[in-house]
Amino acid sequence: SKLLSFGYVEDDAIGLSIQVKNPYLDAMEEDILYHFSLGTKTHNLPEMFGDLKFVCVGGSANRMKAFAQFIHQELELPGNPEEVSDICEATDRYCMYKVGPVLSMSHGMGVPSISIMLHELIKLLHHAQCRDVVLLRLGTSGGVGLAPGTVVVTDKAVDYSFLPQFEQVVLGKVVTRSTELDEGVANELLQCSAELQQFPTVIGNTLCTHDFYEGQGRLDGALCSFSHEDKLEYLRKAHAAGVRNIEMESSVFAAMCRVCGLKGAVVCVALLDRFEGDQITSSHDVLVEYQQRPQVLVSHFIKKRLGRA
Ligand code: R2B
Ligand code: URA
Repeated sequence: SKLLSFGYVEDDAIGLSIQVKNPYLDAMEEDILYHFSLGTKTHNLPEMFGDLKFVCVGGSANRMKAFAQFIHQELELPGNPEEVSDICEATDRYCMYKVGPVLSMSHGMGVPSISIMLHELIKLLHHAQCRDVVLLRLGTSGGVGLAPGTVVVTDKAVDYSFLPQFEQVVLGKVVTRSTELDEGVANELLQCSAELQQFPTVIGNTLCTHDFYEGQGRLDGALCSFSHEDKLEYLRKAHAAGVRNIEMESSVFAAMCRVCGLKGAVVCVALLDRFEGDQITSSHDVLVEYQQRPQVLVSHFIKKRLGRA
């Protein structure tokens, strides 16, 4: 096998494998994936998950169930799409559906929630000996200078100072990891959007924050310690640094994908333009249709890769 770039190890015969970066893991007699209610002794993970090629994650449990049903229809798989069952039903932390080579899973809101989920998900893919897996986050976001409904495919996830890095505190020290995503997959997704011609899609940087209100420069939280002009100035700086949307999970998602040799992509619809306001005022039906856009795009991507579109 050869080292391609940091974290990516390719074995010519068998493709990209998942690189857990923990020397203790393989010495463990049993690994309990506590938040999934799965384990290496209680479940045959290679049999359950070994054929996975696309892992799609998103914040909301209902939306990821809907995506599982949608991709079931799109791939024309046998059986009733309505009857997909939650593999993690023994826990209410996350939901998980498997539809052929596609896993659809929820991660909750914010970096700590998705970070826990990604540790267990990446170990699951490792224990199941999955290869050539693409990990996609399908989400919502606030647009920065974009029409509502525009889909943003993330180039780099950036932090509050617009740097492509994620800081994690480990044993009281800050560990900094790169948040660059896979360029090839991002371009493929952009191409898919051009083929679909159903909604505008752009590639841009995504600002990842630890809060929805003050942390995203909103004037409508329970606290607000800055002026309207301060907010606009920060958004203008963000835009000048290539930021096109703001959400709450992309940085740790990008960092963990990169370190573990997983090709990752972040596809989020912008629900509003943050230069225009802070409150999400669109009707329920409009918001539902916006949230289907990343699903339609990723479904086209999956079907193309499987030679079905
Ligand atoms: C986007 O939407 C959620 C906040 O409303 C959060 O999970 C995110 O990243
Ligand atoms: N999700 C976010 O994190 N921010 C928004 O403005 C909208 C959705």
